Amino acid sequence: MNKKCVGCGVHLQTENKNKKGYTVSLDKDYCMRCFRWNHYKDFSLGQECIKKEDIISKLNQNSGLTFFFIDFLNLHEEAIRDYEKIKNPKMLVITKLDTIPKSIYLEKIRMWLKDVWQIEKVIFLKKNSNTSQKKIETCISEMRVKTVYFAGITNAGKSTFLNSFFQNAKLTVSEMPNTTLDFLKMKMGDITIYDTPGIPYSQFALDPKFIQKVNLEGEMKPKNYPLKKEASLVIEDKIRISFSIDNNITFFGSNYLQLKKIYEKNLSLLNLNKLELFVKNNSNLYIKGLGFFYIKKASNVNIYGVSQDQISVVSSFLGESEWKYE
Ligand SMILES: Nc1nc2c(ncn2[C@@H]2O[C@H](COP(=O)(O)OP(=O)(O)OP(=O)(O)O)[C@@H](O)[C@H]2O)c(=O)[nH]1
Ligand SMILES: [Mg+2]
Repeated sequence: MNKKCVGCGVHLQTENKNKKGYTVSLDKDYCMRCFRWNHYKDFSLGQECIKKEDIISKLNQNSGLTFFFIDFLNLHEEAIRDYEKIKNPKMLVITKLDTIPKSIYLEKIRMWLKDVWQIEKVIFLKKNSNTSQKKIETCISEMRVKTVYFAGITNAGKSTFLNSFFQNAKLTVSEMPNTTLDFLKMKMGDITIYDTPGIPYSQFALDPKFIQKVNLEGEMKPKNYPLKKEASLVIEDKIRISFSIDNNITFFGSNYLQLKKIYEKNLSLLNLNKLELFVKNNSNLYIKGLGFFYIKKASNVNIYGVSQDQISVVSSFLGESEWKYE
């Protein structure tokens, strides 16, 4: 029997408890992992690692329209480069609109995407919103396509959106990466719609408790710090960051994260992995999966506690954009 879990798309099996898709009986609709994630938020079972190349190549093997989801806090270069790899007609969807501070004009983000990345087709969405659903419906009917993929980076809200789009959908959603494990087919009249596994990226932390803390609910409140060159900022006793000149920086991320200023004499976290980098005027320094710093003045930066692949620096949509990408 070739039955799929209605939550994550994996093939159900009853033979091996330790392999994905396990269920006690094939009469069940969900695999054990989805059952435990949904009912108990028990993430100990089966955090799977999905290869981004496999997802992208599967998306490119088939034709159709791809909605590529990236959540507002992850508009970093790695995510945008993955969007660029999609060869079919595509639309960039920036999600978690409810979390974007009201002080940010969406038009600025649109202009930045157009000027810096040459991306013109963009939709902003938030969960449980009729307006958001209408935007997607309009786009599908205007493009006159018969196959539609909801793809994009992991945790951007693809399955959450589809659960409200299809009232009978029972997709598993969670704040953990790679909740959806395989392509899941749904029908809207004669149009076929797929939920797809999220594209993983080099996320800062994978510990479930920390991820739940980082997960955003409601509008985020940017935290502004005038920072003397002798001072450092510490996030959650995990990351330490300092600048070579007096600078003005703003952190965008979960309101629940603790940030504190410390001074030179405080030696905490200096034993962790150190990265030294240079950032230009008006840059966003992303700590992927956590948030980003808006940095006003060009400066050397020392950052402890992260690895190179977990950070990304791009020109910011908040200031005047000064750089271009090829
Ligand atoms: N604040 C906010 N949170 C959202 C929104 N959409 C989704 N989320 C949350 O984001 C997390 C991830 O949602 P999912 O729907 O599982 O994301 P996904 O893109 O399907 O993730 P993968 O299956 O791992 O690729 C969950 O905690 C959701 O509650 C939104 O519009 N606003
Ligand atoms: Mg999903």
